[in-house]
Amino acid sequence: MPFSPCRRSHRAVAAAVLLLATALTGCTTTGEGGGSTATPHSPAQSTATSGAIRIIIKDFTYVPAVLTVRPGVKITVDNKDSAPHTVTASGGKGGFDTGTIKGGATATFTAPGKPGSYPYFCDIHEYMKGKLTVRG
Ligand SMILES: [Cu+2]
Repeated sequence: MPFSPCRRSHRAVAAAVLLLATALTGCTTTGEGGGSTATPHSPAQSTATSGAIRIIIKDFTYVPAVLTVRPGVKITVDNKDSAPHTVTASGGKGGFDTGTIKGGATATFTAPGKPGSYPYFCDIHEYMKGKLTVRG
């Protein structure tokens, strides 16, 4: 029976009409909805201001020369010189050592966990000296 070819063409037409219809209506229903998805620009919070502990090295000097901190805190060392420096615990007491901090670079180290007085120096320029006081 010649049924199927007939059906097929019907279907094809139907499909074509459907396509056309969606194409036509598609024009009017596109867009919109994109507007509010943009990420809100929250003001940059500088958490750093709330207690960033920092030693600055400038002109071959540690600033501050004596820094008092709590046990085990993270300390950032900011080398403002063009020469490399280190923050190295004297005599291994305290066990901290930043290693070489290149000029303009920063490094971090962890303060000793035990309260006490920890002198440190620069491994490259041994006359550079500072002190870390850990207070529990
Ligand atoms: Cu140095």
